[in-house]
Amino acid sequence: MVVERKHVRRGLWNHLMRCGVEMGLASIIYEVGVASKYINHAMRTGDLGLAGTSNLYGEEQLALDVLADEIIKDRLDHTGRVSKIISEEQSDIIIFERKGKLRQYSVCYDPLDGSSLVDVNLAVGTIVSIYSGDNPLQAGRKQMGAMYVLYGPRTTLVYSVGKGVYEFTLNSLGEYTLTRENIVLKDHGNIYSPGGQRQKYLPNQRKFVGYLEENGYKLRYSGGFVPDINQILLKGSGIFMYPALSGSPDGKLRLPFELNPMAFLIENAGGSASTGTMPILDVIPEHLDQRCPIYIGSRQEVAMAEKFLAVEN
Ligand code: AFP
Repeated sequence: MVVERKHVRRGLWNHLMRCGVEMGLASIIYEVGVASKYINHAMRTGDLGLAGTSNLYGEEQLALDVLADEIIKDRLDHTGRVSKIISEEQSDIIIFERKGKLRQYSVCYDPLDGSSLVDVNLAVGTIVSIYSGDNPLQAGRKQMGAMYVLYGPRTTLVYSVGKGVYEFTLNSLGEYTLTRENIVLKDHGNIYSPGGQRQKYLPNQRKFVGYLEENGYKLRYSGGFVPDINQILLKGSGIFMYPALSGSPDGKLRLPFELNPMAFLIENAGGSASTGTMPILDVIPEHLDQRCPIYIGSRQEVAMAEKFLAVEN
């Protein structure tokens, strides 16, 4: 009997194959992992100059988010299994030439969410949403899989294809090894992550946050969607919100490459994700830059938010 060495058994590709993930879907998840290693390296070693400046060799300096977008785009094309992509860095849908009869997927991604936090050394992330076929603008409920990479003190990759939520950690050999499996959220928590400026909160939102504070919930907010969601997922409870604000009735966060992937992951971990009136995953996207308010995390806190928001003023 061949005994697999532990690190092999716990490696990302080996895990995806053992879980029976379809080869094309597995290769997309794996290649985003490969891309993240280059992004991770650039972030921790490169000159974080702004796009359009030149580095000391006179080469065109790519801002980290532009570089991250290029790297991910190339790796997704390399799979031969992606027909269309939507990127936070691109203004239009990008179409790859079809390669043979292999099953195709469409991918929406934010290559470096929170990029304004990089130069103050706060954690940022890559967020990815995967659909079957050649339409990247589908309701989130149709996702085949979703994942994020968190570039923090450790670099971690979290994914789900609807059969549990798994975390992998990048080790010193450059391998992603399984560090948490079947991650689940408790129905009730004690941390809240309130996005947006307080003075722009609408009355019911203000009342909801007041309720949380009066009931001892602890405020945890970094300004990075990925680390803030990751904290709730791995602490096992809590609620993140980016509400409708006066002047911004749809809040700030984008449906295709921020809200849908995180809602897919949190629902697969037993939590819920709402616009405040309906599940995020049931929103029918109409355009690339569509935004929604979001309340996401433990079921009880999300349901409580919906109750507060339903009160007639
Ligand atoms: P940047 O990508 O511009 O840094 O914005 C990050 C983000 O899209 C998301 O990661 C945060 O949850 C949210 O914005 C923070 O927004 P506020 O700065 O308005 O709280």
